Amino acid sequence: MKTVGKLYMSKTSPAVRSVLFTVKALGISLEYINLDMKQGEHLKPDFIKINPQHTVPTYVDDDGTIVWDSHAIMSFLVEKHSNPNEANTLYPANLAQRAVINQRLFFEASVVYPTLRGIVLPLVQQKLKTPSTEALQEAQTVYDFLEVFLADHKFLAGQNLTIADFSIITTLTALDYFVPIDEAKHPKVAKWVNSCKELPYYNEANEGLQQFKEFIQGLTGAS
Ligand SMILES: N[C@@H](CCC(=O)N[C@@H](CS)C(=O)NCC(=O)O)C(=O)O
Repeated sequence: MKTVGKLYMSKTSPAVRSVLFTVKALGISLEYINLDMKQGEHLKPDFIKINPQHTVPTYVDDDGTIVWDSHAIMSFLVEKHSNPNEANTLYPANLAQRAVINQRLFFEASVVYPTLRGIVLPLVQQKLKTPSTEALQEAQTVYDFLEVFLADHKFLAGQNLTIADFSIITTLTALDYFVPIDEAKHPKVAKWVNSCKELPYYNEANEGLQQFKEFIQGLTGAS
């Protein structure tokens, strides 16, 4: 299949994996450029020229457009590659539906991802062997919010799967590694995670979760 752009990535990153879900759902093909973050490849001048913020995922479209931040990349890809003959359910044009999806995307960026970072960064930077109780407690707050978001429907922004699900499932499955989701306490979250796991491309798109876990095990010495 002809590729439509290049994705600078590392599969350990939940944000990268969210883009991979979107790519699989759209049935498009990208050229993948792996950056070895441990070796600081994302800090090299050639990459900084493309993305001065030096984050993955970063996308360079064949039309020359450069986009970074997983949320922006996902919406760009869906807008550009949705089949014009089919309803675009992954990121619908309807203003009200899109507002709910955007809220979930910003929730990921401003609450869920920072919660994961608050657990992981002290392990990396301060060489802690276990995350703090306070940082872990934040995960419960995320689960509490998601339980409410999922009160009336199967997916995070309604009855249909959207890029909001792709955005949050990758970060949440990483959080679940540190703070397992308790089905008794958060039944709707647990059910939604299972619905995402049933997607035919789940294993392929989220395979980097295993690498993420091994990276953490390497830091903490735990299994
Ligand atoms: N909100 C961003 C987060 C991107 C991000 O922080 N990626 C991390 C890896 S998970 C990264 O590239 N860190 C390297 C750096 O900041 O230098 C997104 O959704 O793309």
